[in-house]
Amino acid sequence: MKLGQIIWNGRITAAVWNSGMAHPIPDTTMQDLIRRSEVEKIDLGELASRQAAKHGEHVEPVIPIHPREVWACGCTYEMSAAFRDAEHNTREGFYAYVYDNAHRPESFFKGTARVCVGPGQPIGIRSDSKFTAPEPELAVVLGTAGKVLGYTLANDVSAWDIEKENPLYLPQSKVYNACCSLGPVIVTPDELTNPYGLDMTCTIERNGVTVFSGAVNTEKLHRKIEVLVEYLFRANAIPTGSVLCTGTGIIVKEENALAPGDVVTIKVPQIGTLSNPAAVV
Ligand code: DO4
Ligand code: MG
Repeated sequence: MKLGQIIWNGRITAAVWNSGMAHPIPDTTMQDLIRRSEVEKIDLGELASRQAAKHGEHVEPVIPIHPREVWACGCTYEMSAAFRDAEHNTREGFYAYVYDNAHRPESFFKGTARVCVGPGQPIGIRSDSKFTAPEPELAVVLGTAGKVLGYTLANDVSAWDIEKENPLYLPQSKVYNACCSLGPVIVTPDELTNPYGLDMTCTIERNGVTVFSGAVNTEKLHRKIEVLVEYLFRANAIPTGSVLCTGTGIIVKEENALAPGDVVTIKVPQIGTLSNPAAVV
């Protein structure tokens, strides 16, 4: 099942997608729906289909959830670790260690709903960054005790030049206005049964011309999602309705650093298309 949010009667409203039509769940946000499914111990998809209006509408999805917290994992794909070790002039193997040798994955706080945008909304380029890049990632929506409620797409937009200058600057490269895009919908695990076999593509278009295109399959994700979640929840009571981004396997070259007006499009056929223009924030 595909769940998400739309603007309905002027309000953010949860919806179920069926054959391209959104069926609203009146007076309910995605957070309300998740909370209710946990309190009443009803499967999220089942509750959504019970509550959804019979009539559907052709409306564009907005951000599928306003997450309580967003966390992200890093160096979960060889491509990301190798790029960072090669480019960052940090201790040799610093990133490969996390990718390959260590039990403990990298995870960091990416922000709250305050820094998140949905489909079509501008993603941020920091005014003090010259090399900001999209990081296309599979993300999971988390329920109580780390239950995976569904999958969505995320853009962990990052100021790589700030990260590269010094690893201690990671939070400034990662967390700022409009640094995270989510959407277009959340696909529940009964529909998306294998998160490790997804073809993901990412393009950057500038003035209608594709200046970058990259692809990865999530089979290259080097860690199991449940392991990432298990580490995240260690000594850390992540609230229900949070999101975890699982890391990028697509790396953009410096010559394709995001510029204002660029459009970043991330696609996974089973989830949909997440497209955002870039703007200086
Ligand atoms: O340590 C840097 C962040 C890595 C990251 O965000 C990723 O691999 O996706
Ligand atoms: Mg990332």
